[in-house]
Amino acid sequence: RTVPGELKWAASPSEGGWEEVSIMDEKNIPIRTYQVCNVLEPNQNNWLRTDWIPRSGAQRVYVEVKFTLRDCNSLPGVTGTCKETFNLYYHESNEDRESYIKENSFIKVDTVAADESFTQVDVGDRIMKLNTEVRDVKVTTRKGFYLAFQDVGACIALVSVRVFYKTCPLTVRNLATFPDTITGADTSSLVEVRGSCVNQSEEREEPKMYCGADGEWLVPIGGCLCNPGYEEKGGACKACSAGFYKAKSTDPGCAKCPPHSHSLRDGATVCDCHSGFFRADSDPPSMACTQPPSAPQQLISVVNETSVVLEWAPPHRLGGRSDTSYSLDTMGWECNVLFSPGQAGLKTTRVVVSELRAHTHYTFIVHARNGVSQASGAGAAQSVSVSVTTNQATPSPVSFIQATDVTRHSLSLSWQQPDRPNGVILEYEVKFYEKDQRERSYRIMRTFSRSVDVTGLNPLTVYVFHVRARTAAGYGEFSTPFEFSTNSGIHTAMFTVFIISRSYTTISHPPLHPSFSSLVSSPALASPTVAGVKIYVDPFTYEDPDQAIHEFAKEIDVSCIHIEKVIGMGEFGEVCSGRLRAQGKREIYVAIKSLKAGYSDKQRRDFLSEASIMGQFDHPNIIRLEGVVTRCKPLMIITEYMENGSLDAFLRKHDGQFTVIQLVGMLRGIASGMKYLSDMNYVHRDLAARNILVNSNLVCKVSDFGLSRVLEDDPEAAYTTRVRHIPIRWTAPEAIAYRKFTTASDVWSYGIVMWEVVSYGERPYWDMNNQDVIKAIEEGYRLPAPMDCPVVLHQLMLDCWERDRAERPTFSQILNMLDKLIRNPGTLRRTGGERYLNVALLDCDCVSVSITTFEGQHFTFKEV
Ligand code: ACK
Repeated sequence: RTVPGELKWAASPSEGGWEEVSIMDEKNIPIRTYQVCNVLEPNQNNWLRTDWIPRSGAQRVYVEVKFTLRDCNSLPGVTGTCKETFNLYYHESNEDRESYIKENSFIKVDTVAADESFTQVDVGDRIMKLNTEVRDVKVTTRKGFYLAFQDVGACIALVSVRVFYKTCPLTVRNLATFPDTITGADTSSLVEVRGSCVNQSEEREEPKMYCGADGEWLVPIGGCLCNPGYEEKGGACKACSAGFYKAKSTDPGCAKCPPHSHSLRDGATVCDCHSGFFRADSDPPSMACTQPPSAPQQLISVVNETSVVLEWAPPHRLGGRSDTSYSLDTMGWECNVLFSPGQAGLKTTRVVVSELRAHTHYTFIVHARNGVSQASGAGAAQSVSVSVTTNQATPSPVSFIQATDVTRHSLSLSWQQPDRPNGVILEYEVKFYEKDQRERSYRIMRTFSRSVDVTGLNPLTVYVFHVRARTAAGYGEFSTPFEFSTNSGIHTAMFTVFIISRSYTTISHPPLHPSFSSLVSSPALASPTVAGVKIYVDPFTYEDPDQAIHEFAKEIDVSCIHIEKVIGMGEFGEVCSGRLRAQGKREIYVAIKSLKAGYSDKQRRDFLSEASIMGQFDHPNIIRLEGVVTRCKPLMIITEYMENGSLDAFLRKHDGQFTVIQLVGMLRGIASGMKYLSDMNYVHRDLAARNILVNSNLVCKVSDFGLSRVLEDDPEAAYTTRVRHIPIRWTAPEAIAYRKFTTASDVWSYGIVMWEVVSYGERPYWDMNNQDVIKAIEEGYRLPAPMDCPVVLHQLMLDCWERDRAERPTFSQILNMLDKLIRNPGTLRRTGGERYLNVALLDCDCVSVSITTFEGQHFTFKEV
């Protein structure tokens, strides 16, 4: 219709077949047609081919042909040659200029017949009956195609040929846009199309639809949701207007701002709180803005001795919330005060504060908070306070009594202040009676100090003692009973020191009040080791040193430690003394070792390893670990406090002041501790008097547990050719020579400690140098008996210094031996006496001999 001139489609044959003719259409508009009408001649094969038609992405094209066809019957004189159909062909090609019709390459689409034929009518009427036929064909292989019409003897006019393809048109479904999409190649094919979310929307579930062969959209899946601040209107997302908000894309639409909030601009996702109102982090945007509470009201306090009951009413204004909670502060914080049910995060309005000091002024502050207190910046402002003074209370019972200086008719009692004195202690009262008499008759003594000498007792009699303290508030309760026995006779005074000391060291164990006589007959009573049950675990076998420390040591809250003074320097930093008041326990004196700042990982591990080792031991002659501080700096190791410090310095300070039996008592303690360690399979490696600590009762305890330190940090440790850092004078030859450290090498060191003790802290081998010491030992030289040393003791030392370690006694044997000596003090009386023979050969050049006495005096004999 639109071509003004000739179409000039290819025709074959070029003459006498299809002819291009201009005619008037039904609206009297001139159009181009192709006609053929060779009905009278047989064997017609007339081809007409369109120009090349580009495919333009289509996969299936539709061909609509409008034509007129004459009814053979209406044609006068026609024979059997007249046909009433024609054939439609197509041929796919990239070539847009094929010049002639290659009939063979065309594929037949269909034979087309007229639905309606027409009979020739008067030209004056101009009524034309048009046939319209549509056929579709798959074109997928080339850029374009040609169509061809084959006439085999009909009378046809082609009026119009329309070629088209179908698309599913651009559409928006579930807030996703789907583009204009060409249908698939087959009549049943569905093309899957992914939609894209419209502006201001986000995917809820991948939007998808299928484009059907007819250009219809089918099966919509998924879709999008309008972003926060936007809602759906007419398939698009529109901003919420001022005063409205939408917080989440899944919210159905914009909602009005909740109370005490507003939004000034379009597209709000949350409404801002009015001034003076707040929202907690956990409050949803749909919640009204709220305020912190006002202060608690009507705080009242009721004092009951050393407890206070605090009660209050909820705040007048809760700020529109229901999460009000309370917390308490005390002016003048104390470590052990108890708050019940708690101190913070309280929902109730009643708290009992107990364990306060008696007769002490306290101020308690009760704070009210809710979810927006933090946000409002008024975290602690809403509070009310009350001041109280606790009542006077009687003191708690005295928890421990010890006896010293026991004789036939007297003993000295001493005790510690009650855990909770609850005021100034004015007096102690001691009540005692013979155990057999029960309380039928008893005596009372009163004293201002924490000790008393009790005289006028019967010999070899067990007495029961109770002590109580008095303050202005009156007497406290009596202590539990403590039993002590008087002596039978000689030598027992010193013996008592040792025995009573031992019972003192059981202080941290379950109440044990053994009578004196039972201790005498059973000296091993205090040993906690059940044969072979408990074995020492090397903390260095733990990959994580912190795991070891927390397995074996208790973490102490640093607020419970009061450091008082520096008492020395340890290898890792200062050693201080101080007090520890652990929750629910009485205050005790402690030593505090700290790790100086700037330590390396290795130093931290080594420092804490001592606590991991010590924490595994529980014996009256092993220094007791109270705990560690690892959660804040500096790191600390807290042990029991040993009033007399290290044994070597202590003995030097008290040179000659102890009886032999007292010295043996000390040695027995050390042997007992070492037996315990050896039963646990622990080898000390650095047993020396400097590593033994002494408490106020002369109880000796083994200390200094560390591993690397043994070989590196002891000032006595010397560098040898084969082994670094060994305390030569204390170490067995096999340990020096080839590092064979065993319990038997600890026994050697124990022999040296015996010598140090009996000689009151003398330096073993005096000022001989290490090489000479090694040589002398090798040659069989052994330290001589110190002055006044009982022969049996020196013999025991010599046994400890047997070259063959299998020949040395065990700690168990040493302990038995010492116990035997204590039971038979007479055996200790015989000393060597030939003091001038106890000399060490210092130098000999065959002209003179230099010797030194055990007292450190030097002599040189010339021309010997
Ligand atoms: O001989 P001393 O007074 O006893 O000096 C050293 C110093 O700290 C460095 O080690 C003393 N010391 C160590 N542990 C304790 C403890 N548990 N009780 C008392 N003093 C201690 C040691």
